[in-house]
Amino acid sequence: MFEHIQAAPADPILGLNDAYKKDENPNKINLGVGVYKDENGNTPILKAVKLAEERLLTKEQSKSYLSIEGSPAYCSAVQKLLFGQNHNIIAKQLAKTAHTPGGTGALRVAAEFIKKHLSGATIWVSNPTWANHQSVFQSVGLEVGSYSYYNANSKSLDFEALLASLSQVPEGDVVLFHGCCHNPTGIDPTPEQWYQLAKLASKQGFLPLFDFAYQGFGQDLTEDAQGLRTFLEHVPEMLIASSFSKNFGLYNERVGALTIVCDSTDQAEAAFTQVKRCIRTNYSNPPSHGSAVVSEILNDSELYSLWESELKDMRTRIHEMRSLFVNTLKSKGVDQDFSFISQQQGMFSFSGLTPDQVAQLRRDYGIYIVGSGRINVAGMTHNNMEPLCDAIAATLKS
Ligand code: PLP
Ligand code: TYF
Repeated sequence: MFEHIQAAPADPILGLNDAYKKDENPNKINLGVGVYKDENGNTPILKAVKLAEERLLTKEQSKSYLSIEGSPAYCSAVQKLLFGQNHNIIAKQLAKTAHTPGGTGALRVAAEFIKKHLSGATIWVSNPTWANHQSVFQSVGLEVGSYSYYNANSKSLDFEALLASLSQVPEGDVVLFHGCCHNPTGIDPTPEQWYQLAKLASKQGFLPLFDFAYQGFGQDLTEDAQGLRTFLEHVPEMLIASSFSKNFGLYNERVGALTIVCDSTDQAEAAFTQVKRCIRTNYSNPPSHGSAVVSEILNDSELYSLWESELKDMRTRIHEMRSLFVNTLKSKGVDQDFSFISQQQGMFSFSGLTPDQVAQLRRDYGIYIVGSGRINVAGMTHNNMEPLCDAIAATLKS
């Protein structure tokens, strides 16, 4: 029965992580998978999370199923984080939120919802984008198109080309935007550019789908939501896929959310019944623990402040590593200009290293970088910076 089945290719990022784990080089460095690491190279559990878990241990009364959309306290906290406490959308109940298993779960539910209810819609993703986007959308049979985003020569956003691409997107199609900290380039539109994109969305009549996996990793929780909030001043409808894997460090608890924003409360209620139907026929209802932790933190002022400061520490460390990386490369006599890396935000940057250089760094030094040249800056520490930059300098000269 199964003899004709061929092995599937490994996920380009998660597969790299497996290879890193097997590597016996004691000096190996992992700049591959997008997981935050602290100064000691560990992915810690946040203090706010541990405290919330302690409370939950005594408070939790039952392990009975959650409802299809998850707990109301969680869903309402997610909306406040997305839109801001007093947003019109919350007051007028124009949005509905479902807890999904991670951001990936949210994207997959969104994909099914789009396929079933936005007949014939193509979904447009940036070139480049997160490696899994295309597969998630194609797996439900959606057509996936790509729009211009990155200029490899100037290592910056090609905004003219971006506008030109999106001006071709017809009414009724869906366009995916990275809410902040674009994966893999680390380059986001400026506030003025978000404004222009929002105006374009309104003119063209395409539906924005915001993939929001790094809120708080760029500037701060509010600034990072500016793109999404600017859009909502110009368009009445939106889908948002949230992930709390990174900003709460809850990777393996699978906490995310899908939010649908509609033109009226009635439309939101009706559309949400169809979102719930997609969930029911998929995983039925979400796992509880991670969302209980997030909701405990977001709904308690003391834990919220602690979380915000821990998030700030993660963000600040990454910004520091960006500057240190640029300066250390310079101190090693590297001629190429890497200063763009200190202007980008979030975990990732496109380093400009070629596939050959990436392969050489792995073979000769045990340094793991995604084949596209994407580096996870959060994998850098004061300890590994010197050997890392020595290896890159040597590779660039060879
Ligand atoms: N979207 C982007 C842009 C990501 O980088 C990630 C990374 O994990 C996800 C979605 C998926 O998030 P999760 O791990 O919560 O499924
Ligand atoms: O881009 C990354 O590295 C993270 C983690 O299939 C990730 O978003 C990578 C690949 C994948 C799931 C998560």
